[in-house]
Amino acid sequence: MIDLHYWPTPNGHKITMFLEEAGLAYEIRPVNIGAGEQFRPEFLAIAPNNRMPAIVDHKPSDGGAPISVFESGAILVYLAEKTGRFLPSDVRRKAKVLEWLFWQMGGLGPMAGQNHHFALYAPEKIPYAIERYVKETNRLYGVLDKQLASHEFVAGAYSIADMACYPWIVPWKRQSQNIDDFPHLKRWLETIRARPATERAYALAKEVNPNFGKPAIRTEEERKILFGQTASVVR
Ligand SMILES: N[C@@H](CCC(=O)N[C@@H](CS)C(=O)NCC(=O)O)C(=O)O
Repeated sequence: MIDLHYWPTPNGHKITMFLEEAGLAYEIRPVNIGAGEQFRPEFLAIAPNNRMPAIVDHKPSDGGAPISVFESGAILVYLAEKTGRFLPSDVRRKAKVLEWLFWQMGGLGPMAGQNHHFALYAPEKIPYAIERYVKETNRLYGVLDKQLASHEFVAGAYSIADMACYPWIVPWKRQSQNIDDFPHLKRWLETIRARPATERAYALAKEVNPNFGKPAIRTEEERKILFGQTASVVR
């Protein structure tokens, strides 16, 4: 019913976590970003930002033509509204979930992403850049830890806000963080890791990319494809 254009990265895991939780029928359409498959015209037609994940829902709730959605946060909201799950309808609780979802989309994801880039992938190790993003990641971990001190999950019951944040905390070691400094975050991480749907979502990663778990950039060719993109890639 749903095509998931996916590669096993933190933003990809968010969506498999949702689909596995909700038990929705879906088919994975791999987008090998190291091989440049994100630039294929048929993918750009549904994901104009040349980034995965993206979905195509062949049975939308209005009964009309298929709907495609790109951007992981928009996909999570779409799927939550389609299924009536993991996003409360009550105005107050919904506002809290959306706050933390957007916090992840605008803060934790991009900052931890830059952390990975400068510490692990940049050919030149620039101490200022590494320190800036390691510190900012640390600050964001502190914000989340404080929230989790008084909440079982990020915004009340288990929600799309948790699914958005979790894959970005899993690689805490690669982000030069110490999870033991954040006891509430650690408790939350372990709780979500033990959910059967999370286990199924992460098990898929290895099936789709046998190199999952190894360094994401292994060749000069992959580096060229992923870094240094300009407007020409979408023209
Ligand atoms: N804001 C986007 C970010 C997605 C994103 O950055 N995806 C990466 C993998 S995690 C990607 O597709 N990269 C391909 C490329 O850089 O060309 C979202 O949350 O969906």
